[in-house]
Amino acid sequence: MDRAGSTPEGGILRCKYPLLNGPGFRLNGHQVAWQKWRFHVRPDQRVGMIISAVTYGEGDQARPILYQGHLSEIFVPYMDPSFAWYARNFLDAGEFSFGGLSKPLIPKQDCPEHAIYFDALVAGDRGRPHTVPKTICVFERVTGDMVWRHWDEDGGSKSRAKRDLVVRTAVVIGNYDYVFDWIFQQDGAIRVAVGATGIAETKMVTPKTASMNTGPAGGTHGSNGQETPTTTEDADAYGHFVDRQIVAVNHDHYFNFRLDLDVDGIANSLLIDRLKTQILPEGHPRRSVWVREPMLARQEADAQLNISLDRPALWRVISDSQTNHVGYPTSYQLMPGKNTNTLLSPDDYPRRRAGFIDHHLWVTPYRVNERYAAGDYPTLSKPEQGLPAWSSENRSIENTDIVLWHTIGMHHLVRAEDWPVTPMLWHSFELRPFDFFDRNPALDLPK
Ligand SMILES: [Cu+2]
Repeated sequence: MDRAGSTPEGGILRCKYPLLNGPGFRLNGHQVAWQKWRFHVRPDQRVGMIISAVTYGEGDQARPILYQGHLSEIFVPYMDPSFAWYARNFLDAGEFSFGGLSKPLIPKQDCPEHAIYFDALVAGDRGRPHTVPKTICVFERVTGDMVWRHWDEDGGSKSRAKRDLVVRTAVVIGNYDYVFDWIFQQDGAIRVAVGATGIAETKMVTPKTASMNTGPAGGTHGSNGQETPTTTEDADAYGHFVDRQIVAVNHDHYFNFRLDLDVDGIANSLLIDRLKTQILPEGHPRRSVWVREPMLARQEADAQLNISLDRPALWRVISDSQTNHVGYPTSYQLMPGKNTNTLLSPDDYPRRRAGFIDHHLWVTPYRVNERYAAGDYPTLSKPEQGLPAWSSENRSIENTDIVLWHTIGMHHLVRAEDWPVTPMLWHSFELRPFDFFDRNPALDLPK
């Protein structure tokens, strides 16, 4: 496989939209070939889009990386205790799948002019099949960045311009729009990004007065959930004025992704590289350095992990059969981006129904029926469905086909600039090669 995207199988583009030969990549049905990447993309009624069979070509070998990856669940709890609002806690993917999660992309606005689109066939509210056009777009983009560079005094300076291949779908759930990107990169990494936009949920309140400028510390609603008129004090305690009589209610967004990695095959394990301070002996000119302390996760409880700046760690899916040229296991790292912890108490019902938010990472052994982090049927569900139930058995996850479940979270204190429509706010994580290649895989990029 070469950088120009020619495929050994000689795939021919078949697509009902014009621009059959999207610049830089090839399609064969739902198979995408771009540079050294090969993968399959398809629409899905419940989770929007599924990426499968991701490989990266090295020599004449297509090395497996990801068997399947997709959104698994969305959780949006609101933070207003009033009677009309306390129950607004949505498990958006599982609860609102009728008609399909993804809605049509707008050509030249949502995706560039040269993008190629896929339609989705979904069941409508009455169970009849219908086509939602253009729910996925695929395009190559010139990023304006470099993959790598080195500047040399003697004139040996080099740099390589970066291109990405983007696979995008846009999900609409009532007031909110989410954009999901799978970004294939020339350095062997895959960035998965979610952008939040759309219209914040609001309520009408009595007008904000000049004396309210700093906002009070608390509200008047007790734990009995009794409805009382919304005062400006309450409004300011549980939301933020975006107009004189309009308050956008505080809330969170959580997105769980199911990532069934197959790093050089299905015999995989999770290795946690903890970085720890090492105190150096008396008399040494330095007092301390940090060192790597590896730990293999043998059972599910070992791999229920949270991001911590105080206790940094690398999370890697290692191959139990392949090593790189210096003898380390080949691996892919799950590298989180900006994220958050839940502030809900552990006994709060919405949190228990979305138990997957208790950890940023869960790892399970592959089971065909385990696909949705809050369970198959989250509407009016009982607590602890999905990941907490499956992982309560504390199964072995060593040297087997493992699945990573990663949650991105955000607290949303809505600001004036988020009204009347929120500018896109991106969060992301990266699946990044770590000892998977013997060298920087983007060394061979043309000038
Ligand atoms: Cu929001």
